[in-house]
Amino acid sequence: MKMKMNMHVSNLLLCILILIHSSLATAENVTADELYEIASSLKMFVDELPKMPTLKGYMLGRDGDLKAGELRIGMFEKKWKFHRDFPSSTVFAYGTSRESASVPGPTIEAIQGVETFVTWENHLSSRLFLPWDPSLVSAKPRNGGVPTVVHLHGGINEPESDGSPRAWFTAGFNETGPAWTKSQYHYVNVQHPGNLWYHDHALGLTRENLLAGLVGAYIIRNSSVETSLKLPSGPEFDRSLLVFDKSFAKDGSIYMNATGDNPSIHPQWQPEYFGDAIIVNGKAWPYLNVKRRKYRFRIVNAGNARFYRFAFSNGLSMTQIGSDSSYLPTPANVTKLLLGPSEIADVIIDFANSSTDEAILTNSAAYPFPNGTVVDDLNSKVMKFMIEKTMKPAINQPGSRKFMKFLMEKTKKPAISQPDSRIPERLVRYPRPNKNDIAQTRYITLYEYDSATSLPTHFLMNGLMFDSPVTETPRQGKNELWHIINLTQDNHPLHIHLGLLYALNQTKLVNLSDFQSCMQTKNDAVACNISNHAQGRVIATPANERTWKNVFKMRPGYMTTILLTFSLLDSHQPYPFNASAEPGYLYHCHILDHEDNEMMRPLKILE
Ligand SMILES: [Cu+2]
Repeated sequence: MKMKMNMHVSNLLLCILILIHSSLATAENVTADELYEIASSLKMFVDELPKMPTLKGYMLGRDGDLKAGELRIGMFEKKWKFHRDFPSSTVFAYGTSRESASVPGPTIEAIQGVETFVTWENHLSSRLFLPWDPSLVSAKPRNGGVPTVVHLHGGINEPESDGSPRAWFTAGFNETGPAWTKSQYHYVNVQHPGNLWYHDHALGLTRENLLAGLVGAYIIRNSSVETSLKLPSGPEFDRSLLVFDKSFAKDGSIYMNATGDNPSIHPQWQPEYFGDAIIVNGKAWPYLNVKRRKYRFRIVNAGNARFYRFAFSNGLSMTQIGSDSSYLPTPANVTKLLLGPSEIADVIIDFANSSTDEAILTNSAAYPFPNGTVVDDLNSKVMKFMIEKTMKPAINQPGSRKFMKFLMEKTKKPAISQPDSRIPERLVRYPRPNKNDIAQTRYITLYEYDSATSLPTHFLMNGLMFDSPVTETPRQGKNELWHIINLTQDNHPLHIHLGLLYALNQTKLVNLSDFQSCMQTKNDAVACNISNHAQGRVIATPANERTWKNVFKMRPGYMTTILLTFSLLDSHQPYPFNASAEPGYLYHCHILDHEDNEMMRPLKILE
């Protein structure tokens, strides 16, 4: 009996060892070339763009009035098919059940002024299936499981419902992080209508949990503001596009590196994750059949580190109407649309203007942005639009007069079903940034630290770790002016929780190396005479980003000046919650590999 048990145990151990070895072998032995080859084996534009399920964040009362909604949304481990011809992948998916859970998760539809309560449930009983890095400050449950916590990106909500990285929880709330207070989140939806998205924010594991699939869209609507705009509407003509990139192993599993660039410091962490396959709404390089008319696309960059510079292969232009969670005051026409990680662009595309029957949405953003590798055959393409064919009059055909009339009428038809023939010249106007009403001015410097091999080890803001005592303490209802000085080589999309930012301009730093060496010893922009260095070319905020945003792209070698407001845009009411409560808020770089490695700081609101 004893021997048998021992044999049993040793067999089990052997199995475990083989399993560990094989999983490491898969992750370790794949080369970048092989990953590229696997992704390039996926035929492009064969999967139709999925429509994500929708959940209403409100309820209809008996008398027809709107009442608060209550949702239960779980996180499930399941299999997901990212491509028709490819084995399914293990993912983490949000949904109301394991069966309906999807990547991205369901789109939550909320209404301004109507609260939504969400109980986020972790059903991830097993371990995280992607490699992670124990050397980073991260959520480490003692009893195993996958730590998760949900942040509603762009949401103006109480700190207890903001998804603090330390408010993580494992399956069944068995174990919770030090900042965890409650299981049901309260989204007040008092903010102006616009686009938000929800995603995981667990401490030190955000890059893994998002890569695993924990992302979804959240829309706040207000018909009294939006109906008169007569924008394309309804599930066919108003679509969310969540774009992210992933690499895959041959067996279909999502690939993440198992070894870091500086393995003696960080065994697994690398400064940016870039995948070879571009995924939109859960399918690699999908296609969408469209009519010759206007569509509204709410494009979310839900990837880890990749910037996109979108354009159409046939030169078709886009009309941007919103940026992040806000409308623009007037539409902005763009042929190229740059979107950093976590940014949202709300665009109208009029396929009636297309000169061709097909248009590929392309990407030209180098990675890391802006000075990294140029795009290749795979990551330069995003998805394809198959446009309803134009009927060409059959001029030379005998007896064609009648046929031509028929054709003309047929061609006209889409125009008749097009109530949205004009985009309004004015969209939504919010208060302009008032530079004369500044309660506090701050300087935030972005630093990269490299190892002896010149590879990044970590990133800091003002030289401070996430754990260091809070230094940014804005007052509720006040404005602040922040000068963000980027001393790294790369662009960092800086995201702020709760507050809204209006980017004023970006000023190139002159005599940069002098400033850098001063900052290396003093770490104080004023003491290092920033005003003498912020003397270069001034770049105005592009027209398609001139509104109140929650993330802005920080150019390397520039000082970016933003005006922050800690109040509601469209009313003069104070926040309907205690914004100064624990665990407070955050601001951080939204390159997930950076925020997981210290490019994140607490933000404490004072009353
Ligand atoms: Cu960054």
